[in-house]
Amino acid sequence: MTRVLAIGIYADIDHTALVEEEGAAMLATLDDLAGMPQADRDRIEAVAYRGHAPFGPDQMALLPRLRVIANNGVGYDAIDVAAATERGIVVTNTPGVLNDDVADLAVAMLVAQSRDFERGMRAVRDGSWAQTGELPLARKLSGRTVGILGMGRIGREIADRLVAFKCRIHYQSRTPKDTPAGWTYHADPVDLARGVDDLVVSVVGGPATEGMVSARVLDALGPDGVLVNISRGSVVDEAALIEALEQGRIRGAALDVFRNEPDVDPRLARLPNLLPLPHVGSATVETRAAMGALQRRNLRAMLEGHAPETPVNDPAAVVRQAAGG
Ligand code: 8YV
Repeated sequence: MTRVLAIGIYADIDHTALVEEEGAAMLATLDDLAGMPQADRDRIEAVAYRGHAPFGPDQMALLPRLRVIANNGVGYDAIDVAAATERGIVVTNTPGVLNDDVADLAVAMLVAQSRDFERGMRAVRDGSWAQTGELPLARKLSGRTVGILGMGRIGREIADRLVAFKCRIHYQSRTPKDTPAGWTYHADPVDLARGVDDLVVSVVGGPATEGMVSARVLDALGPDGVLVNISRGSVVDEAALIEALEQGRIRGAALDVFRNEPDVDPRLARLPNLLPLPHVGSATVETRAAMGALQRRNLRAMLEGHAPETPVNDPAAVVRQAAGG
């Protein structure tokens, strides 16, 4: 039995590489872990993880020799990093390689929602254009003031793209960032929403940002505003968003992420002023190949006793923790 376990559903290119290059055993879901023979689980030192099911102390306890969880994705909110650190387990993720894809999608969703692509596509496809004639006018995006909630690597790529659309940039983050002259910083999400026309959510998912886009943020954005979310469904108070969309308290939303994916709340999914996508932010051949390669490099580095490229927790501190330091 191998010392590498890959958990999750992988594209063929990654599945093949994990099995043939890393010698990994494959497990479809984290739930299947308990069903593995204990002798096999006792040999696992490295997990290549792809998924959003919680990877916490109970799962880690099933793998007593685990030293690294190499996540396939930049978002690691499914992994209890504190618990991993406590157990001497290094966690890695795949930042950077997906910035362009996710930023491209965020801007594309804002354009598509602002210009009502879905209504136009439906009118051509169902033939109603011939009957109804010209569609209702949509709204211009260029020149609007757009707020970026979370000015990390992806948020910065989104903002840089929107500058090319002649948009004025406002942003919120825990502290001001080194940004071009003229970008406006807000410490508070409500203050940001109040100061912009449209709002793009690009904060990291997890307990610290749970429900950050609240009813107050939505009301501050207002009836002419569009909300875009490409981060995590947990960041948005989804019940408040449904109500705001139903009552027209915001103009529309474009979501690539949802609570309880892939089972989207039907009240939300059917709203005419929602543009929904099925968590495809990084879903291109090029980017998923780059994510998988980075995940495997991180995993291999740890197994060979080297520092991983993109650790989430500090490997040196984790090793000291493991040594009882
Ligand atoms: C992936 C993502 O869909 O990177 C992330 O955090 O959410 C997406 O890129 C997911 O991680 C599975 O690879």
